[in-house]
Amino acid sequence: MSNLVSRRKLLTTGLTAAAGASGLAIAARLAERYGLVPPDHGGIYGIGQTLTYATQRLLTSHHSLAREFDRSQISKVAPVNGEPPPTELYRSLLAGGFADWRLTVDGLVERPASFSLAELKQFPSRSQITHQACEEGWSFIAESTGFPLAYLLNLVGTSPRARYVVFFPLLSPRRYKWGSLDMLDAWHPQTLLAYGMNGEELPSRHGAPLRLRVPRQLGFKSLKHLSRITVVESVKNIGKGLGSSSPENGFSWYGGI
Ligand SMILES: Nc1nc2c(c(=O)[nH]1)N[C@H]1C(S)=C(S)[C@@H](COP(=O)(O)O)O[C@H]1N2
Ligand SMILES: [Mo]
Repeated sequence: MSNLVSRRKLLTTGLTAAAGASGLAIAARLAERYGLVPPDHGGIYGIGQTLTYATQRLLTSHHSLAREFDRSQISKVAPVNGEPPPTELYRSLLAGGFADWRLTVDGLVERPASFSLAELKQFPSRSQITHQACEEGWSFIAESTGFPLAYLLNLVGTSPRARYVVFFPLLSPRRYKWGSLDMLDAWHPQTLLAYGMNGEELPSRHGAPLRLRVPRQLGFKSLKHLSRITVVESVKNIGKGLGSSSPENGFSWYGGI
């Protein structure tokens, strides 16, 4: 434990000192040596991304929790960012209560599987009241009900080579075509796959039938309307290889808060 702390302190001090004294490039090289480089690194902008990600990873312990609130603090209004897919497929899935929808789980797992919504609702459930902050400057507090992504990962059995969990929504705007979490956030107890909100079914505009809730990161990481989850060793061959579609469109991959 104290070993870990002092190593962390050393690395953080090292990163900060290197950034200040000898330039960002050296800090970035140091970060790379310790596996602290996010998938969207590269170029000048990338050095900034590396410092943010690496510093957060070193400063926050593996199990640091986002704050949870009580029911009286739930916001009266929960704004929406991004409408449901404007497709015939989505309309007919919604009309059928998502009885024909399935979540596919594949990639570096021992038991690839697909689950109906009814099956997912049989998993041990968890409800958490957390703050969801959008990078556009607004936020709200809401209760999410679902199951920890960790439960699903245990069920399908991830390979030791697994480094990222990748999420694909049903057709979504270009910034939200796909996303990923590193294993630290994927196994985090508050990383939830949610089918309920504020005690009701998850409304379609908030991501039905199933959405991700990652309370330690900004709202854009919490992809809505999921249809497939795949476990990979590298995101190099997905999209432009930057870890999600947000950096393909001028955002960062990591949205830690
Ligand atoms: N599929 C999909 N997921 C998405 C989005 C989207 O447009 N489509 N918007 C993102 C952004 S920017 C935010 S802040 C949250 C908003 O979630 P909400 O609409 O439930 O408030 O969802 C994220 N997930
Ligand atoms: Mo957002």
